[in-house]
Amino acid sequence: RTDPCRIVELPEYTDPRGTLTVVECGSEIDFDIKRAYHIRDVPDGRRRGAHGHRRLRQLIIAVHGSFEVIVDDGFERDRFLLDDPGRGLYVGPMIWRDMVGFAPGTVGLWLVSEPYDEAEYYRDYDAFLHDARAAS
Ligand code: T46
Repeated sequence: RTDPCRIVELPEYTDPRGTLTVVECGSEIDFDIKRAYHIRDVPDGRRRGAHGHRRLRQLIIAVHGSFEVIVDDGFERDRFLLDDPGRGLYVGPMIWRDMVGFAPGTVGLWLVSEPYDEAEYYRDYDAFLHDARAAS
């Protein structure tokens, strides 16, 4: 509970050529990026996520469009609307997350601290809750 989810303002550089937005390890995020992926074409009303991570930290950016991220640390739930490519949502370890309300055409970008490892996921909410509460 010492590593809360939070909105991170990203430095932006706008000039007559457009806007450039930066994420740099050691500045906007406190982890080295081991993997990146993006998600698009989410049908209306579909949810994604429904899992937690043991170690993984991530920064989530709605590069285009908008969606909501519901985060749950085993004690409290919080809801973040991502609708601005100049801001990211930092999500630390031991957080259950759901992504909902994807507007048509949305593209989300995930920058994450670990390689893909299914063993690192919690897919079962009760198992997550047990460990999250035991760890606090
Ligand atoms: C997360 C949320 C926000 C891979 O093979 N490599 C990868 O790096 C990823 C992320 C996924 N996959 C495969 C595994 C599944 O067969 O892609 C398929 C869809 O993955 P998943 O069901 O986990 O997708 P989401 O959107 O529910 O979750 C993803 C990430 O898995 C997760 O780390 O935090 O986005």
